Amino acid sequence: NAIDQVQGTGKNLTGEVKTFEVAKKNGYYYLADETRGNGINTVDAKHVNYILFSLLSQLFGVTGLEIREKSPTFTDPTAVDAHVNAETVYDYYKKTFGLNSYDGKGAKIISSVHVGKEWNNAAWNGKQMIYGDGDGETFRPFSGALDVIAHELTHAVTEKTANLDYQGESGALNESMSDIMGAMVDRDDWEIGEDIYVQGEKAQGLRSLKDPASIPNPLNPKEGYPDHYSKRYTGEEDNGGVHINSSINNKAAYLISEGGTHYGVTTQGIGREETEQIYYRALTKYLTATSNFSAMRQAAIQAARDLYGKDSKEVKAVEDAYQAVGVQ
Ligand code: ASN
Ligand code: ZN
Repeated sequence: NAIDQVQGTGKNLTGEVKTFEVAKKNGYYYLADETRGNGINTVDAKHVNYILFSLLSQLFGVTGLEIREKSPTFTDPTAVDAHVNAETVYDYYKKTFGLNSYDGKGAKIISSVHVGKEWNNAAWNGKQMIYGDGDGETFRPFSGALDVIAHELTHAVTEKTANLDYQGESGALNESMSDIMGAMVDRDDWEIGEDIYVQGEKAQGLRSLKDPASIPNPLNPKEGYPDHYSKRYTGEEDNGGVHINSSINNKAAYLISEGGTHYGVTTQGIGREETEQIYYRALTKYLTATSNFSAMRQAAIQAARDLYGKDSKEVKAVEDAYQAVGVQ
């Protein structure tokens, strides 16, 4: 039975009609794109509890039920977004860095949607991506946000390269690389997760690279996320604040790209195209499992020297931005 690759269509979570690659097999159409690397597959976890599901996936490679239709029109908007957004992130890495999937060898990208019941999160579990539907009060389904998908897939890229330990400063850098690439793929703003946030009185995303302090810090609700090394979280929660202290490095990346004066230090921005190359090179060539913020600064400076020369404006931007966030 031959497998044909054809174009599918379907409405996504915001009701837009999207076009994407699907496979035709035995008279059915599947959310399987065989044109990118060794494939991009999107399947349905049928609301199995996320901890159990993730374990089944890690131990036995269980991914969920195949999503199939009698015609190439797909009817689950959550699955459509997961599939299309995974294709978009694949294309970003290929075009921007020449990387074929997260391992550079075309590794199959699997996304499971409808993980858990009203689960308010998404994750890379070391094998695949898993997406909750959100509770409908705070969040919509997580596959609806391109930056969230880029964030999760970047965890896979990090795991295959620097493999930054998921705790303390190295963990915050791991989180920050995911936020930076999330903001680069979903290029029109510097917020993360704003597209799945159910807009309440305070319309906002999960995190802001531009202004971390504008988002309430969940570990210290009276304050925003830290935007300077002196404000770093030093407690034990969240693996030592990996999702909190990431904002310090996020702010540096923002300043390198867009420029600005922060704590009295002025950075001349160099734009997104050069900034993403600097971070990708730092991640894949210089950072290691135990790199701290200071090593990140050094890695970014070295990457900028390699790419643009030691006396370049790019090196100066990196130095100034890290100075601005208090990292030596
Ligand atoms: N969405 C979260 C993240 O990617 C899941 C986690 O805590 N690992 O950071
Ligand atoms: Zn993350």
